Amino acid sequence: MATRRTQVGIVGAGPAGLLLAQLLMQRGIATIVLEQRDRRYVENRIRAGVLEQGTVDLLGEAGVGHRVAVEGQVHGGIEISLNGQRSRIDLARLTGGKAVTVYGQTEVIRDLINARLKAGGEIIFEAEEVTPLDLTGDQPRLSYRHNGEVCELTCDFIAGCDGFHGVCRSQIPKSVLRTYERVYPYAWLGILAEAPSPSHELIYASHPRGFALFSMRPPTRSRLYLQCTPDTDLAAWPDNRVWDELRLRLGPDDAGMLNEGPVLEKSITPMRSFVAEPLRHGRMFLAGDAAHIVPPTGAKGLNLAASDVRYLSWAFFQHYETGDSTRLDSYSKTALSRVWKAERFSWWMTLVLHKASEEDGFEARIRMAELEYLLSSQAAMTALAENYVGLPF
Ligand code: RFL
Ligand code: PHB
Repeated sequence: MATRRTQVGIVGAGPAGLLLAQLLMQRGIATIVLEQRDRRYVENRIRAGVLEQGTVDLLGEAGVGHRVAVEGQVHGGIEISLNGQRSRIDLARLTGGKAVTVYGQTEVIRDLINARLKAGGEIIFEAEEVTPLDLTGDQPRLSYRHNGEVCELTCDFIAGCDGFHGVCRSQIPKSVLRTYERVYPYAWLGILAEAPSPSHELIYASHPRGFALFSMRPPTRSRLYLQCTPDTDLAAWPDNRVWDELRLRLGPDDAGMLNEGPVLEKSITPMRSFVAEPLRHGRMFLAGDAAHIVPPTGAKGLNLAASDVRYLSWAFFQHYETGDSTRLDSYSKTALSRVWKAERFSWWMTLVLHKASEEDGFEARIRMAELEYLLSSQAAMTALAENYVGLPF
């Protein structure tokens, strides 16, 4: 068996794991990242697109801020389309100049992998059967299999950044871990198309036929979503049906803005809210989707992974540079306080914008009143804008 040692063993090469590794490496803290998939798969997984300013700033601190600064699109507003009528929410004016940046998660991942490998950092791709061991002892370990060989990594700490279906959270005893969950009765059918998006800002559309989102991947692609049911069969959705439905949900006045182009990817995303507490067990810390999930409506998942990692990296800096573990001890409480606010916002955005399948007349009217109120009240729009651009971290 091959045995090795590092200071922080990181499970998962998603945004949380890679960003943590990069921040720690810059302060001289040794890390090894274990990732179950191969590099190509990790770099091509299409997911988030909207970065809060705090996330962009953190990428800069991690030494990977250059490309996002050049290629990311800064958006000072979003549009809400209500039954085909578009209204703009001026994020910048309502938040004292704040904005979001549209830049694909695929690009964030590529930037982080390139920077890590260039600096001589290690990512072990295709690490199989990763298992965290001895979490409550002084020397936690990660056992795994690589190229057919059984290996073991001894660590000071383990960072569980292995996403919702990862292995780290499941190692926490049931008597310790408390989970909170809401599964929604809808999903998103998403496409990536080689065509410019219909508007230069994102359009969130609430329509009697269901929700739709018109987003983009700069410089030339559109990323478009349709509310569907979780059991939707993609075979029933040939490209022309997707385009027709997108046009219908954009409404007759705006349907002409939609540009069709070759569909490069098509997938179904189920929608769930989930939080596991606490984010620490012994010497293992959870960050990102390993600990919490939000429905994508508020564009918060990747940004929450970034805020967790910021708090966790500060805690490791303090521990290694001063011997003080106060921040490691308060990490779970600090991170969860921000997580729950993003959970609330994502839940609210999801409920007001989606049509429930068994929506009764009362619920439908209340939802419509909420949207009309939102679009007519500075106070309501400010609350949305403040959360959408991201609460401070
Ligand atoms: P990830 O990205 O899931 O990465 C976890 C990594 O761990 C690996 N792994 C393992 N490795 C070793 N051993 C094991 N046993 C392992 N099990 C898993 C996985 O292969 C993977 O590489 O989690 P992380 O780093 O916490 O990052 C979270 C974000 O990826 C996620 O929250 C966002 O993508 C969510 N999200 C969005 N977030 C935003 O902030 N803005 C958005 O606009 C946005 N849009 C979205 C989204 C997610 C979507 N989907 C598909 C869920 C749109 C969609 C459609
Ligand atoms: C995306 O571009 O993939 C995207 C944008 C905004 C969201 C969710 C996803 O709320």
